[in-house]
Amino acid sequence: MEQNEVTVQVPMNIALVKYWGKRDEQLILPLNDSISLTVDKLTAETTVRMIEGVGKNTVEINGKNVELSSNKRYQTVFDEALRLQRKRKELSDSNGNSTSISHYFQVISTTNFPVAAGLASSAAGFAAIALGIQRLLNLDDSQANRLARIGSGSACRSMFGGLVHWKKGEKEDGSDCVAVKTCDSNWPDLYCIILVFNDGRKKVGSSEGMRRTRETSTLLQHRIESIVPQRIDEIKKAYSSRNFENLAKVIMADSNQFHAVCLDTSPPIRYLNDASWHLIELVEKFNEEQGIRAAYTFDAGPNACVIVQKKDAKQFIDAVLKTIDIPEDDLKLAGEELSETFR
Ligand code: 2P0
Repeated sequence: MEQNEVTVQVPMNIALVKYWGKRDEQLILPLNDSISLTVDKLTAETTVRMIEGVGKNTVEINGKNVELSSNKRYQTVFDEALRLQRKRKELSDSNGNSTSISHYFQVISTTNFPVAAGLASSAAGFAAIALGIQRLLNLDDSQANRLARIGSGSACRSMFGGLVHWKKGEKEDGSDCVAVKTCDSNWPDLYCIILVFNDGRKKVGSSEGMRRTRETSTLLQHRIESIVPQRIDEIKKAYSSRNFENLAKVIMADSNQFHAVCLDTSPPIRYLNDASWHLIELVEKFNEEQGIRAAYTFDAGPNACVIVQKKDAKQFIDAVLKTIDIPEDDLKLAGEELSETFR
């Protein structure tokens, strides 16, 4: 009898070199490689049940039912899981006969950070579903990676700790499009400070934004061909040699270029707000004083993720509280005060 329920806890990740644009929308194959840091304190705790019989798939996130008819990705993931299960059953059935039994899924997920506010919540959510299904069906890592990816591209980067490189691959079937952990030893002193300026839903969803950029931006191709490959190498080098200054420079440059590409889209997409810009200016000023000790990065929303080394974290938070015109209570520092990178 197969185990039919599993609970997993999966962290979110923050891209240091951003993924933006797909070469295949169905399989979610990206136009460029990306690289991310896994943030272990921001998690989606998820229970996945696979139930025998005929029934309706359900997904509940933070106590609310997700309308699956308008969120087709869940159905895609469940269909793919059942296809993999059938394949496995056929292989293990020596007669080659497979009796087809219906199944459906129930998913209950709780995140400890805002959903869809540009904080890669879908990454942790779909990675958790993929990991849960992997455990239930004994899938191999590449199957689980693909399941996560077809749920949400960036989710395949949340299946590992530390620094993770998602390779775009070349093949049409996506078989060489995988995320891999890229540095053996992690950098435990790297901290990620999350500043939530707005936890509402983003105005232009990532999928729509990427499509629009791919169709209209003239900068995107230049970024993909001439900028990203070099930046991926620079991040790996800086991370493995613990060179914070070089790491920070690339992180900030890539965040800025990602938002520049969004502005180079028609109609233009603006994810940053005034608070985001205040934070950018604050980090620049902080870095002018004693060398580069903080790096900001923003995803598809106004909330900031600032990467610092542990030794500088307190001073940076003090600088934020002194300078930014928001009450301390509104500045929600995720997890405990700080969020340590994963493993
Ligand atoms: C990233 N983002 O690399 C980039 C940076 C947002 C900005 O991946 O359509 O939710 O599900 O593949 O993964 C957000 O996009 O998009 C994202 P889909 P996803 O983290």
